[in-house]
Amino acid sequence: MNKPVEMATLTGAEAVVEMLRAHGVEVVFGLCGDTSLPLYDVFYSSKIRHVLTRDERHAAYMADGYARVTGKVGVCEGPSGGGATYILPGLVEANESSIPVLAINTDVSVSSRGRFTLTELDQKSLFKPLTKWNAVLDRPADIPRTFRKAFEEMTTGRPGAAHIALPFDVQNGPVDRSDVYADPTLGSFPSRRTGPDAFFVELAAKLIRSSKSPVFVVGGGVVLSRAETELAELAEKLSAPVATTISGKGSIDERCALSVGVVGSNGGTPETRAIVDAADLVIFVGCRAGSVTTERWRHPAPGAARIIHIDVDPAVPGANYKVDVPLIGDAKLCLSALNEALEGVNRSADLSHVDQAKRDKFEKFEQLAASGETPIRPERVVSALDSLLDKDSILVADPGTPCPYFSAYHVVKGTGRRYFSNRAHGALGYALAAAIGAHIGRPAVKTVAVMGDGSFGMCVGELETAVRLKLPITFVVISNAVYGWIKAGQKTGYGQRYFSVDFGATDHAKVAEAFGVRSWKVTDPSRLQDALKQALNSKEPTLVDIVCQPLHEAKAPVSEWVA
Ligand SMILES: Cc1ncc(C[n+]2csc(CCOP(=O)(O)OP(=O)(O)O)c2C)c(N)n1
Repeated sequence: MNKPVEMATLTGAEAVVEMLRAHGVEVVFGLCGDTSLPLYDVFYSSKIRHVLTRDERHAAYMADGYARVTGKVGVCEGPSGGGATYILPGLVEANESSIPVLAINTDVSVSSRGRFTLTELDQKSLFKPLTKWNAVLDRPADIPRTFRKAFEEMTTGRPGAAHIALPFDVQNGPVDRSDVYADPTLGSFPSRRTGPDAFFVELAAKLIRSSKSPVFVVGGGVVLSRAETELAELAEKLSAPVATTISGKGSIDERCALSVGVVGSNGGTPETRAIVDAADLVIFVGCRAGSVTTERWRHPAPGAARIIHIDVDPAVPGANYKVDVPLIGDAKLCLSALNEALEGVNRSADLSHVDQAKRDKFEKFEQLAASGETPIRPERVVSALDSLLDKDSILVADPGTPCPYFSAYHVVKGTGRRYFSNRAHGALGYALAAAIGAHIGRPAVKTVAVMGDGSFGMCVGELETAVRLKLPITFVVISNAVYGWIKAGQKTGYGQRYFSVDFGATDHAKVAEAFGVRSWKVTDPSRLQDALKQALNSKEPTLVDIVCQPLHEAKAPVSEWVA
C-alpha cells in the first residue's frame, strides 16, 4: 500500500519570514505586541535583523529611509489595533513619495473576528485608500502568493507602499513549503522597467529639436530610477539647464554648470524661478508638477512653454499642465530612448544666465551665512554643515526651517540619494527616524538629520533607539520655541495676527544627554562650527541644539508661504 505523502510544511509565521528572505529582506523595523508573538518567535531564530523601535510610525519612517538609500524594499511591522493606526502615517508618506515600504500588522485571530476582541479593527479598509496595495490574510495557504503580489506591486510601475494584515491563527497554521518561493528581483526597485512608446519618443525628439531654450524640471523619479547618467547625457547634448524639486536633489551634481538647483515654493528662490520662466520648452521628468514645485502652477506659467512630461505613471502627465508630448515609462528607459533619438545633437548654449543666477543666489546667502547675529541665522547653520560634511554624507531634513533652507542652499555634490525630506505630506518629526533607517541601509557614510524643535517633540523617543544601537548619527535641532513656518504664514498672510504657534523653550541638549546622546547647545554663532565638527566626527550618536532665529523674523525668508 502506498504510504500517504507527507507534505513538508511550515507554520504561517515561518512562511512569512521565508518569503521576506526570499525577496532579499535583511532588516525589519518594528515593535512587538500580543498578536505578534508567533512571528517574533520565528524572528528569534531567523537571519533577519530586527530593529526594535519605540513607536510604529517611526518604524515605518525607518523602513522608508532605508528604502530610499538602498533601493531595496523597506519592511516594518507592528501589532494589531494601535500598532496599525500608529504605523499608518509612515506608510502613507512612503506611498505618496513612491517609496516601496511593506508594513505587516499582525491581527486578532480569524476565529475571533466580530466578537468585540481587544484591538480588532478593519485593517483592510484602514489601509486601502492609502497604500498602493493591501490585503488581509484569512488562510495560511495564501501567505506565499500574497507576499509575492505585495512585492510585485511595490516595485513595479510607480513604486509604492503595501500593507498585509497577518492574523494570529494564520501565523500558526500550515503552509506548503513548496509554495514558498519568490522572484528576488522584486525585492529592489524599480523592477520590471517598462519603456516608452517609440511614436511618442519621436514626437518628443522633434519638439526638442525645434526648441531654443529647453529646461528640465526633475522630480524624485530620476533618483528612484537611477537615471542620473542618462539625464546628464541628455542635458549635456541639449546644453539645457536642469532644475529639480526637493526630491529631485541628487539627479544631477549640483556643482555642475547645468544644475540650477531647487525650484518651487519650498527651497526655490527668485533666481531659480527665473530660469524656468525663460524656457520655451519644459521637460518634466519623474515629477508630478505639484503645487510646491510649480508655485501653484504659476511657474512655468500655463501656455508659456511647450511641455514634454516623462513619468512612469500615466495619470501624471496632463494632470496639471497641457502637455504637448507625454512619455510614459521608466525614467531611465525614457531618457535613454531620447538620447538615442537625438544622437548627433551637440548643442552649446550660452549658460551664463544660469551661472549668474546661481552667483546672485549664493551671494545673498553667503552674506547672511556670515552673520554673527544671535539668535543664529539658519543660513549660518546650512553653511557650517555644508563646509564640514563629506560629499557622500546623507542629510535628511524635516519640514519647518530645515527643508526650505537646506533644499535651497545645501549643495549636493554627486548624484544619487544624498539628501531627502518627506515631501508627500511633510509631517513634522520624520527626519530622526528616517536617518536611523538610512544609516542602517548605508552605514559606511555619515548620516545627519536636521529638524525644528516642533519636529523634535514628535520624534524624541527614538533617540533611545539610536543610543541602544550605538548609531553614529548626528541630529541637529533648529530651536526657536515656535511652529515657525506657520507663524511666518501668519505674518505674511494674516497681518501678524499670531495665534497659538508659540511654545516653551526646551533644552534639547539636556534631553538628549538624558538619553545618553553626546550633545551640545549652541547659542553663540562663533561656537557653531566647532560644535558641529566635534559632533560629526564622533563615533556615537550626537545632537547639536542650535538656538536659531525664527522664520517670521527672517529678513530674507527663503521661501514664500503657499497654502
Ligand atoms: C504632523 C504635522 N502637523 C502639523 C504640520 C504643519 N506644520 C508645517 S511646518 C510647521 C511648523 C514647524 O515647526 P518646527 O518644527 O518648530 O520648525 P520651524 O518652522 O519653527 O523651523 C507646522 C506645525 C505638519 N507639517 N506636520
